[in-house]
Amino acid sequence: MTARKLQKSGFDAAPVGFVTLYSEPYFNRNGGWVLETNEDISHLNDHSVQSQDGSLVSAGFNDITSSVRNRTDRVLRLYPNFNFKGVPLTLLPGESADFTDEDGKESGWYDNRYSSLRLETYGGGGEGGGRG
Ligand SMILES: [Ca+2]
Repeated sequence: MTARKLQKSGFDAAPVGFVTLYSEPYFNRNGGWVLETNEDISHLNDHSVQSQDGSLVSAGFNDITSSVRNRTDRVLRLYPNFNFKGVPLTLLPGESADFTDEDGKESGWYDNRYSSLRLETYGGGGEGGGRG
């Protein structure tokens, strides 16, 4: 399991197998920070992540996400509080979101808001399958 923080821009910069959080709208089209993770993060400030040079740093990604892409095969839950608290935003495998409003301005409701994230098995349900 891996989490890393890099400077990257563009929708296509998001690697397969990871959730990519972007610090700026429109997938950092004008540059910015990304956090790439395939592990749960209960605290988007203090979680240990790899930096560009491979050293471990604090994520420092609390309340700054402005767009996001889920390229995992799992369901992404983005929570407004630490430790998976609050009502999450859900992105299915392959989905993405940009937190700007119809005027292209950053949205007060979703933008710069998320503090923890969890990846859940898609369609798992924990009950051992369907009813046949
Ligand atoms: Ca932001």
